[in-house]
Amino acid sequence: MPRRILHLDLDAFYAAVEQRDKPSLRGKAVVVGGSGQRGVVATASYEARTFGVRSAMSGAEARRRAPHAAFLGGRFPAYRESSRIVMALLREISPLVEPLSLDEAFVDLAPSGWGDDELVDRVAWLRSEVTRRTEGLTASVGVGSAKFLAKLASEAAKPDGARILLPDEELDFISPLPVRAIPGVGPATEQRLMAIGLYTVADLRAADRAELIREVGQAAGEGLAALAQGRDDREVQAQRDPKSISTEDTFQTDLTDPVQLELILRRDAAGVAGRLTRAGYFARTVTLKVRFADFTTRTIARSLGGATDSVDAITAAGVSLLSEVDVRPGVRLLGIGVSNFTTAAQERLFGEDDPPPASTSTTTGADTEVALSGVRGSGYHPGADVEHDVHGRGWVWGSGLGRVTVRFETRDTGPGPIRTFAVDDPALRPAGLYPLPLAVSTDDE
Ligand code: TTP
Ligand code: MG
Repeated sequence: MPRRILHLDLDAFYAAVEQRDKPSLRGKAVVVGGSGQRGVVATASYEARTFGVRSAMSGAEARRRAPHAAFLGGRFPAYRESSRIVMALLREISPLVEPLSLDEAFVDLAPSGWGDDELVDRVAWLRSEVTRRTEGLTASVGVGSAKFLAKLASEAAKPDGARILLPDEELDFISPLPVRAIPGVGPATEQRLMAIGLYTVADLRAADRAELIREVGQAAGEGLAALAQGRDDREVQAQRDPKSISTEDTFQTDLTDPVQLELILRRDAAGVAGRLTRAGYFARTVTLKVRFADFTTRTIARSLGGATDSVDAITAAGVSLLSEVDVRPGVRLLGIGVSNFTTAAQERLFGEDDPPPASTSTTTGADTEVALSGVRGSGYHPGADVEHDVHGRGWVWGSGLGRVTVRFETRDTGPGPIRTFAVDDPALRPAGLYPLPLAVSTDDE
């Protein structure tokens, strides 16, 4: 049985997020990045690409080609939020998900249960679900029997399309492609291959093996020949699972009150259990960590008598462990963790009929993200989210000479009005992320 590998890549990712959140920019040329003396373009909307704007082009060149485009700084928290939603969706399909970047991932469909005859419908559902959960982003999807075939298929489907390669059409699909479509063929190898008259994958497949090896070496030559036959055994490398989830508090003054310590422990246990649930794991072990005033540390563990993500079970085990500890010498650090995981997905592999529940949940963690990597510089760079006491939420359209011009709109409004303020207007301030209802929080922050 040939493998079924899916490759998904969001279309014009950063620019699409900006168009989603800024209704007046939908259908318009949008360039993200490229500001400043030496800035380069991160990406451009497909409308801007018709003017020749491309990723990694200098901002100055992009402005020459598309002077009327909206040039925006990035809003990384918004991109990450949508990325998480998409990756969580893919993990509902199969636990074997290998993210390549924020907007791109391979999925091994073996655990998905998707039959070959229903692939077209399932992929159509996946793409519409991406759009629904992200409130407007589109994805292109390719499916093939190897990673590089799936990736080439999704590239061929761009934008907003799907290409499912049947095993017997894969060779025909790759034959006309240039040799640089083969993974590992960079500019240098491409030059060498062209020097011996090999321009397309079909040329490469028909090439004399000895001549190929003479030109690029034994290992590379064998590898290229296999790839040109559509053979690529590289596996989807699912992200390594976390081994534990924990949290700990260090106190300003050493605590000796068992009631106070238990309250802190209960709060932390609830946080750990929530992260466990959102990550889709069940834990078998709870660990309590106590560091005393003299810096000695005690770590004690208890089995939960089965895998669970229940707040009550985890809290009860933690509280029981704490009751075994003499806290009178003074506690300077208290921590609780869970480990020894099983995943919902693994249980599903072992015969559960129903797919695991959607690992989506609303989150209130958006504000902390913004503090890390959100609005940079002045806080009023073009595209940045702002909020005004009277006019509500909007984004920075432009700023300079002590003024800032704002367009008041969100993804839930129509195109909105523009108004200009003094930079130090007390009614105007930078705003945090405007979260998506289906935002997913994970334990990597
Ligand atoms: P890509 O998937 O390469 O590009 P894209 O999603 O913008 O457009 P498409 O896939 O439809 O061709 O990259 C994903 C995001 O990564 C992109 O939106 C911005 C960022 N990026 C950069 O910051 N610099 C770069 O040079 C590239 C290629 C991407
Ligand atoms: Mg993309």
